[in-house]
Amino acid sequence: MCSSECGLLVSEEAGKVRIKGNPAHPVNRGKICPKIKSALSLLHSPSRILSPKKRVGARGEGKFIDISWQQAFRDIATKLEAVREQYCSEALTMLFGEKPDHDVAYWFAFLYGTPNILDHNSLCDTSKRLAYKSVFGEEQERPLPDLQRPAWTNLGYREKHDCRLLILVGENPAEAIRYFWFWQGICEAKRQGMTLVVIDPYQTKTAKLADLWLPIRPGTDVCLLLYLLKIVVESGAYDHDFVDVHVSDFTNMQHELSAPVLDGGLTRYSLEWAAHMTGLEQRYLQRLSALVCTENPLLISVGKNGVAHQYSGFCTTRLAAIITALRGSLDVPGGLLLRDPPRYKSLSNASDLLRTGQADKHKDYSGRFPLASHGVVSTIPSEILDGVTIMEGPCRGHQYQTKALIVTHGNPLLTAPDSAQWRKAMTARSGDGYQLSLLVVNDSVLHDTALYADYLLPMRHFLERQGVTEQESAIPLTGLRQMAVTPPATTRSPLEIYQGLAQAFDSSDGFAPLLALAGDDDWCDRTLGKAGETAGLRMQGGMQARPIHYQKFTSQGFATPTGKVELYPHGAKTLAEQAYYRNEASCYAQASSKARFRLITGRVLGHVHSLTPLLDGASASPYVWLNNVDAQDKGIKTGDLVKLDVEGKASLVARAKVSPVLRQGVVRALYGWGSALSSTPHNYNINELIDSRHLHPISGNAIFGAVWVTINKLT
Ligand SMILES: Nc1nc2c(c(=O)[nH]1)N[C@H]1C(S)=C(S)[C@@H](COP(=O)(O)OP(=O)(O)OC[C@H]3O[C@@H](n4cnc5c(=O)[nH]c(N)nc54)[C@H](O)[C@@H]3O)O[C@H]1N2
Ligand SMILES: Nc1nc2c(c(=O)[nH]1)N[C@H]1C(S)=C(S)[C@@H](COP(=O)(O)OP(=O)(O)OC[C@H]3O[C@@H](n4cnc5c(=O)[nH]c(N)nc54)[C@H](O)[C@@H]3O)O[C@H]1N2
Ligand SMILES: [Mo]
Repeated sequence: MCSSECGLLVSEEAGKVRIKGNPAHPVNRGKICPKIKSALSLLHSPSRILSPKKRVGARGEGKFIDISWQQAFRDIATKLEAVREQYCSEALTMLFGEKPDHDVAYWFAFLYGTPNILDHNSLCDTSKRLAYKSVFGEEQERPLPDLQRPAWTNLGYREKHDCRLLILVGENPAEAIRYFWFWQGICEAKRQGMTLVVIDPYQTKTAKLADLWLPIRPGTDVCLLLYLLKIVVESGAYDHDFVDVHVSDFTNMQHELSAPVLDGGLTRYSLEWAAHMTGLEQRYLQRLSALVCTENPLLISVGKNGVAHQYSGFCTTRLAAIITALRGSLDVPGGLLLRDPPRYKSLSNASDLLRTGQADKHKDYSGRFPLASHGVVSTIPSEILDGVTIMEGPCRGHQYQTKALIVTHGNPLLTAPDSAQWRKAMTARSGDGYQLSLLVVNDSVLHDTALYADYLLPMRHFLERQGVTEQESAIPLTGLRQMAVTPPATTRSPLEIYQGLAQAFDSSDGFAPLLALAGDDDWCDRTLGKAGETAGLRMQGGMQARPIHYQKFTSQGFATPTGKVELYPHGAKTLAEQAYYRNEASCYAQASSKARFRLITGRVLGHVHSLTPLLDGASASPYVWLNNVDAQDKGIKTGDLVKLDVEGKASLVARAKVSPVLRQGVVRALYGWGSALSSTPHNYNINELIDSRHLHPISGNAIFGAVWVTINKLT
């Protein structure tokens, strides 16, 4: 149910489901995390949607009646046919949240004729993925830390950890568990002598374990990394052989880093400059740079939200990748692992199914974000309200509006920026109907976005459905999620849903490839690329691990335009040009004069996006972290109710959690709370405060972390 995709052993007896960690699975080696509580509670939740429903009240009221699958398919198909006829097939947008098993829905969309298929990436870490691609080449959007042991590799069996220095930039794997093995690996490697540095405005559980914790000013990591890069390059502490053969433009970069440019009276990239920008003490920066220049292999790993949710995230990730590579820690044991291309072809890449010419016509569906991949979720509301103008290709200048939206496993009303704008887009009227003429939500539970749906289609729980995954595992691993729990008779698998919908069209000829799939095993076989593979995978316990291969680039080069590590991609002439740090320095100066605080998000163990508050709802009283000196100034104590305001936006009310280990001037909030369906007493939806116009100009990543708030105690 979460992208960690731990190996689980599931048993079902007399309706009671039990889950244990699978000791043979390399992702978690038998351990499980508290998120499993949400998994189990989702299974039997009173909020669970068990049959198709049709809206009877106004959008948002949450009044539905149960209908048959037949009627749901017929109604939705009729509306989709009307949208295609009256407007165009591109007027349908499909949005997918952070969960697997969407491939058949992609087929449906392509065959209907829309390229507008978005996943949650632009809410998560597109900036990070693009940054890696831009340094290492097309296939490398997900390099991973080589901290998974034991492992078979092309250099033999490895049990001990090789990494000597791990620097986590805005990443908290102890609580925000993304790949379970990462935190296990960190703890083991640390016991074996690895030095751990954590850069985070808050001393997280991860930071508590660190040898060095640097409470940086949010958004300024890029300045710290520019300083580190300068030291590595100027001191000659880089791998000369690697640079000679595998790095492009190195001399340019050397010149740029040592040019005596003044920035606010300080020499750019110098120690004084970095300390001034990041708000960190010089002696700690020196300690860090000494570590970076001596310890090897080293890994600079950037988090998703701490980094990608800042304007500087793209460049921060690039620099982290570049420093790691220059130090000779790329694709070596204990370094940053370039991953093999996935063994299977995700069906979601099957854009060749699009009708002829369509891909071309709408190739700029990412609009004004030149490198956006997987779409830009934050622009959906304006595409409903104001429309899309095609900016490239043969149909440049053509306009259309988004008229139908199908949301699967996502809850953008709480998870995307600017909730008010989402409400407006979903309820704007046009004549006697809604401007968005069809909204379908396909999910397991009734959530806030679902309240606005015209039709609700129940989604099976992850334990009740089958799917193939290429896991986020340093050890290349293909997994098969098997149906472990008997699904409620009234629910259908993703394949049955999209085939049923396709069949309900007046003419379903266009959907032939989708309708030809003979069942779950068949579409999993198609994904794996060979008949019978699914059965084979099942025989192997649902997983197939392959050895890690180090230093693939020595024979293959990099899939970049120059075949080398690229220091200046996409026509950028300077490092500074990509960095956005100037912006931040003046923001901090202004903010402190106006008593504003920088609002950031942090996750806690056991909580999963917008799902958990719904399931645990009743007793929850969410909080925000405040620094103790800041709190004292305002007479705020732990447990007091405080109100956070952003000019022109709604406010957020929460309990204060006063902390000496949060940087002054920063407020740290939880995210995913504030559901209208839970009985949380106050408005606590952080995304009411976030402006959807804060988007990364290149990637379209939502910038959740650049908001300034005022705080007041509520009496
Ligand atoms: N302010 C702020 N906003 C953020 C973030 C932040 O840090 N701060 N984080 C962003 C990030 S990183 C992401 S990835 C997006 C996520 O954004 P979404 O993908 O929209 O997040 P979810 O709340 O997980 O919505 C998925 C829905 O899937 C349903 N569901 C059905 N089956 C399953 C299942 O098997 N497992 C799970 N878990 N859910 C299921 C649940 O009902 C849940 O409501 O949000 C982003 N939004
Ligand atoms: N329990 C739980 N685990 C999860 C999830 C969940 O919802 N719940 N979601 C999963 C998903 S989809 C994702 S993407 C990952 C996210 O994984 P992470 O990105 O590791 O998680 P976060 O806690 O959102 O952010 C990490 C840290 O960044 C810090 N931070 C904020 N701004 C800055 C900054 O400008 N600079 C620096 N250096 N630090 C900053 C925050 O204080 C926080 O401690 O977690 C995954 N794991
Ligand atoms: Mo995410």
